[in-house]
Amino acid sequence: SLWRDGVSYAHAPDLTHYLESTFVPSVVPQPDEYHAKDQARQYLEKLADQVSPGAKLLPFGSMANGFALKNSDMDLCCFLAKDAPVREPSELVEILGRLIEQETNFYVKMLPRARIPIIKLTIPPSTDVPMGMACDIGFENRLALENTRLLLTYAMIDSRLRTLVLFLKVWTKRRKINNPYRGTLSSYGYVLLVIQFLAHVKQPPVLPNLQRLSSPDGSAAEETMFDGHDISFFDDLDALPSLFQTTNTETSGELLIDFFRYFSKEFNFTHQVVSIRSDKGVLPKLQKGWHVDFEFDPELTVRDQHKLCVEDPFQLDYNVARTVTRDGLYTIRGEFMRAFRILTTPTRSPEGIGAVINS
Ligand code: 3AT
Ligand code: MG
Repeated sequence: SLWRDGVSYAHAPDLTHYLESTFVPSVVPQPDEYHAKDQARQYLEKLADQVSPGAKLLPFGSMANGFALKNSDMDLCCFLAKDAPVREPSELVEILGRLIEQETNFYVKMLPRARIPIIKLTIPPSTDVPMGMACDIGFENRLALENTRLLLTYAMIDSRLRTLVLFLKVWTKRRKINNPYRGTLSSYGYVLLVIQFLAHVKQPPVLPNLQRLSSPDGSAAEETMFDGHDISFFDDLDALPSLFQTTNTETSGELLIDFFRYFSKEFNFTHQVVSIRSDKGVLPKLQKGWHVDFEFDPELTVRDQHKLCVEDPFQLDYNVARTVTRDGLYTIRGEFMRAFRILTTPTRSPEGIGAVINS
């Protein structure tokens, strides 16, 4: 029906059609882009191997989890061979960074002293690389690899997740609320919001909670702990149907409207934490000790820390949304409300719903 709980879903069919037949195909990278990026990765891996024999460069983030947009940057993580001499990431940033500077036409920026030391690479647009290329290289970040695999597994279970995530990525970039350096939320954070919505808020759920399903044969995963974090999750997609099959038949358009409804009207930003691994999808801030909003950092400036709370699925003491400031959250919530209003105004023409994405 077109109305549910006083909300008009009249635009849902047009929106679904637009998302699936026009929007998604136009924003995802083509095979040649994946190919060019993998070529670059292989070349950089050869250089890493010169620095430390046997080193591997593995992709993570959007190029590896199914949520990439055209020209999105490439996140790579360098793993040294098991028998290689141990070296600090900060040292590796400088050694590998200089070698890349000498051997390639990447513009290189080294951040050896960042919380997570990385090398930032960029190639400006040219005839060879028409859109340019940006790439970050980090070191030994096993958790990033595992959370990428978790997101990829969710993406493979139901295609509606990818549709919603791709829309939100384009929309949050256009609306300028996808910038952790400027007080808003990273793409990773938005993806966690969508998974929480589909696995916990929607009834019946569209997705299972992969961190709470266990194998039918009771077999334990070969490794479940890393660095004090439980990184196990159900990843046997062949065995999934016997444990979980969704009965939710809502279209991607309906789900998108309802996502905006939930985060404009229902989610309690003051007291709740978004937690995809939890039983209910939300936890009280109090339970995590995240009810105190600010923290004194070494520079003696007061920063917002727990305005918006999104628990990392593996690093449970880590608030993925800690970059979101008071102003940033105000802006994000305003944008959720604006999108909800536009998508649920029944008198608007079908073309008018495109206004949600334009500035
Ligand atoms: P873009 O296409 O680059 O916008 P993305 O999917 O690559 O989106 P991010 O750049 O936000 O997402 O993050 C890249 C990966 O880095 C995703 C995740 O594996 C890891 N990551 C990012 N932010 C965090 C975080 N706060 N905590 C843990 N891992 C993170
Ligand atoms: Mg990325």
